[in-house]
Amino acid sequence: MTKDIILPDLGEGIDEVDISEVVVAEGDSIKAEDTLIVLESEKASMEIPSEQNGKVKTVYVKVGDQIKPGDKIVSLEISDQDAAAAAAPEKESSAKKSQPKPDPEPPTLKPTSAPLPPSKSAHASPGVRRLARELEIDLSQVPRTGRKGRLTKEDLHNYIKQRMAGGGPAPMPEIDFSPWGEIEEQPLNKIKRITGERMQQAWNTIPHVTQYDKADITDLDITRKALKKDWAKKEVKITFLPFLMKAVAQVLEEMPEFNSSLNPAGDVLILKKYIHLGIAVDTPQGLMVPVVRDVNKKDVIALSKELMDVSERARSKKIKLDEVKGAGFSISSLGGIGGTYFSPIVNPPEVAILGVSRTAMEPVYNEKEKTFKPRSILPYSLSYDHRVIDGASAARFTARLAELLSDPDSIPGIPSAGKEDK
Ligand code: CAO
Repeated sequence: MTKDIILPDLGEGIDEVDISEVVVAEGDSIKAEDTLIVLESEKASMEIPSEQNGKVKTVYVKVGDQIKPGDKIVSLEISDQDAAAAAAPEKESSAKKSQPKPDPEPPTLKPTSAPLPPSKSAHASPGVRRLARELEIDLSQVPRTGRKGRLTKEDLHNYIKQRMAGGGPAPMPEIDFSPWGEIEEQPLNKIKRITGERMQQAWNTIPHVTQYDKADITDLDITRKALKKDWAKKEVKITFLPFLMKAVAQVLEEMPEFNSSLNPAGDVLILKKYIHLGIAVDTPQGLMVPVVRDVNKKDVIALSKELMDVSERARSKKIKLDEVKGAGFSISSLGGIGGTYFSPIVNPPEVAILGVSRTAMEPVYNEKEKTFKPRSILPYSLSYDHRVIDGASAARFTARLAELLSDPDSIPGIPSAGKEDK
C-alpha cells in the first residue's frame, strides 16, 4: 500500500516554515522515526520524522519550499508486514480521533545521549551554515547532538553561548586613541598574526596548569664552563640550554605521556617514540619554534652546534617549513634575558612545555654542615594540558628534572672537558 506522510501541527502558532534540508530521496528505505526533512523557523530548527517504515516513492518537497501543516512531504510504499505492524496503533489512534485532542507536541530535535566530538564533515542545514558563516564560526569546531551525528542550530547556539561565557575572546570595540596623544599604527606581520591565532586557540581549548620548580645547577654550571672554555676555540658556544635539552629528553623517555598528543576526539593518546624538541627562538620578526630532532641520540656538543645553526637561521628567515614541524615537547628559555618564572602556553598538538628563567645565586641550607651555602638555582615552570597530565605527574616531572640537573653525571650525553678534539 502507499501512504502520504503529511506535516503535523507544529504548535506555538507556527503555520508556515521553510524547508532547509530534505534528508530522504526517492527509492530510500526508511524506518519509523528516521528524519524526512529539516525545517527552519525564526524560533527553531526542527526535524520531521517518518511515522513508519517504508520505501520512499515520491518526495513532494524541495529545499527552500515553504510548507504548512497538512502539506504532503513524501509518499511511502509500505509492505504488508509493516502495514500490519502499524495497524494496531493506527486503530487505536483512529478511535481517539473522534474525541477532542490537545495540540500535538511540536516535533523537536532529540539529542543523542552525549554530544559527538566536532567533525570536519558534519552535516548541518543550510540555515545553520549561513548563521555560522555570518558569525565567522568554524563548524568543524562545534560538538554535535543531532540525529545521525548532524550539527543542529541548538548545537551552534550552545557553542556561541559557551564562547560568550568565557570560552572565546569578546570582540574588542574599535577605539580611537588619538584624542589622548600621538599614536602610530603598526600592522602585525604574518608570523605574529599566526602565532597570535595559535596561542589564542591553545588558550581557549587547553585546560592549562603550570607547575613551578627549581634546580640546583651549581655542579652543572662548573661542567658547562669547562666545556665552554674548551669549545670557544672552535667557535662553538656552549650555553646552558643543550644540557637542559638532554635532561628533558631523559625525563621524556621515563615519562612518555609528556611527549604525546591527544587525538581530536579527545579519547586516544598518541605517544611518540622519538624525542624532537621545539625550541622557542626570539627573532626580530617574532617568535619562531624550530625543532631539534632526536635529542636523546645527540650529545651536548652536537646540540650546541645545532642550536647555534638553527637559531641563527630562524633570525635570518632561513628556516624551512619542515624544520618547524614534528616537535613532541617544547622549551622556551628566557634565561639569557632574565625573569623569575613565567607560565608558557602549551603549543598544540603538544601537551606540555617547559619555561626556563634566569639562574640566580641563592642561599641553600646544607644539612651536613648546618649552614647556608651560595648555590646557582635555576627556576623553571612546566605548563601542561590537564586533560592528559595529572598534577602529580607534573610534579614528578619537574622533581625528576631537578634531580638530573643537580647531578651532571646522571645526564647522558655530556662529554668530559678537555676532550674537545675527539
Ligand atoms: N640562566 C642564566 N644564564 C643563562 C640562562 C639561564 N637560565 N640561559 C642562558 N643563559 C646565558 C647563556 O649561558 C649565555 O651566557 P654566556 O654567553 O655567558 O654563556 C647567555 O645567557 C645568552 O644565551 P643565549 O640566549 O644566547 O643562548 P641560549 O642557548 O640560552 O638560548 C635561544 C638560545 C635561541 C633559545 C635564545 O637566544 C632565545 O631566543 N630565547 C628566547 C626564547 C623566547 O622568546 N621565548 C618566549 C616564548 S613565549 O613568548
